[in-house]
Amino acid sequence: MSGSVNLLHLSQSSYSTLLFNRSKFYQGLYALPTMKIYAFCFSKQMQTTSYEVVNGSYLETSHSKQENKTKDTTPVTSDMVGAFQKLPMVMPSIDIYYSALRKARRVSPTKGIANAAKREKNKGAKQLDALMKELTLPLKIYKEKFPNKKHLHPYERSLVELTLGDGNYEEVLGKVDSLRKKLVSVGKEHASLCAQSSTKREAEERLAEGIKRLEEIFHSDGKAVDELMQIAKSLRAMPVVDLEMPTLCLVGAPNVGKSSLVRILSTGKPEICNYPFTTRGILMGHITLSYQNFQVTDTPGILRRRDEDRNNLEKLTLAVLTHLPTAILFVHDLTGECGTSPSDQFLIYQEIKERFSTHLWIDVVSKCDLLQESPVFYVTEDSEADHSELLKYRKMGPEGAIRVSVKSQVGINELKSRVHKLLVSQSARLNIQQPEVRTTISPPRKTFL
Ligand SMILES: Nc1nc2c(ncn2[C@@H]2O[C@H](COP(=O)(O)OP(=O)(O)O)[C@@H](O)[C@H]2O)c(=O)[nH]1
Ligand SMILES: [Mg+2]
Repeated sequence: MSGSVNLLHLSQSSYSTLLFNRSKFYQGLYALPTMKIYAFCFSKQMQTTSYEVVNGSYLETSHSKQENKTKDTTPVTSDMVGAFQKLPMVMPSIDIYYSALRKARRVSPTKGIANAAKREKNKGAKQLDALMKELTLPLKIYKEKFPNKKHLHPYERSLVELTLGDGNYEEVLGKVDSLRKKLVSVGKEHASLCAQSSTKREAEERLAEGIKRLEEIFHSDGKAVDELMQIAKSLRAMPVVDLEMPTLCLVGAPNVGKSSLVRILSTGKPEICNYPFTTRGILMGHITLSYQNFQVTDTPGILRRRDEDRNNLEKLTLAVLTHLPTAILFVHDLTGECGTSPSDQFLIYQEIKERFSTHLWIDVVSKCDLLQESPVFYVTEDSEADHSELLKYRKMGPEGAIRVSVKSQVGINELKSRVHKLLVSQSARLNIQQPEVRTTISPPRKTFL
């Protein structure tokens, strides 16, 4: 799948060419996962630095005083999606370090200090203070701008868990914040020590020691920043969903013909949405009817098994159905071609139907060009054990199911007309007025249903 990101297997790149002359730092830090080089932008706040080393004594700045006052004002749980698109760009840790060091080195002593020792200790304390601030400011921004997982829309929360694994997002954010706190404390301590030096030489040594110590900390713990950068990239790549747009979600076992139907129901060419944890993309199509836009989306197949055994693809299907307002088009393949026996499909169907009983629903029996007179039995199935409901299912699918074939086009017009009605009902349910201009994954396309 193109565009996929695996946090553990990051691809190699020419990044190392940038790291020329940074060997010491590089060797330790970039024994970490190698990574692609990403464009990054940095907000203006990155440049702001205030110094308050007055007459050689180190004072806490207003910025660090404010730090403790920052309160989390995010609402408890968001009813909006789109949080991933607002994540800040994260700089590679090595760039943060060298940019901070460069800026700190440029800091000069306060004007008018005639005594050489006093001038040196003033310069040293200011440079250490600047280094600490330049290192911690981006980390502080990340802490503020990466939302707390529990404040995310439940759908996006599921995606965080599916993409990164349970607890990883919070863990990495926690590590970045611990790094920030450590740098603040060590930076202050060394700036203060430097400010108390009694000779020029001592001040020079304390400055060098302070820089070395901050570098060591960044060197050992900075990988959390690089992990955060990968997390942001991975989440940002997630398809954007529109909660207000009526959506038809195709559900069923693997290979039953869902993607083929999405293609046939979509206006224009459906695009492939790459969720970072899927090996195959998921088709997302659009339908425009009477100036109203609808989405039709494929889901990865569901198998007959317990929830705890489900893979991420199945969990994604369940997350879509649980958290997004969708109508369901359930696809049944009774031909024996798809690899899931009709009796297993029946059980999956019953489970999903029970779980999502309030969803608007259409049943489709697919590939009817291949259907024979007598129902198909898998060798693993016990035909004797069939109860009347299952026997009926094997022949016709659930009651009211439409028989269709993408190959012979049988039933396709009836399906389109049923889908049309269903989406209109879904729209009424969502009780929305279609705005004139709407931001969607892709622009509306011509009507065809
Ligand atoms: N004969 C026949 N084959 C079909 C039909 N619809 C889909 N297929 C085939 O069934 C296989 C699985 O289809 P696909 O749409 O990828 O299923 P999905 O995994 O549920 O998305 C593919 O080889 C399709 O060409 C149909 O109406 N008739
Ligand atoms: Mg498919």
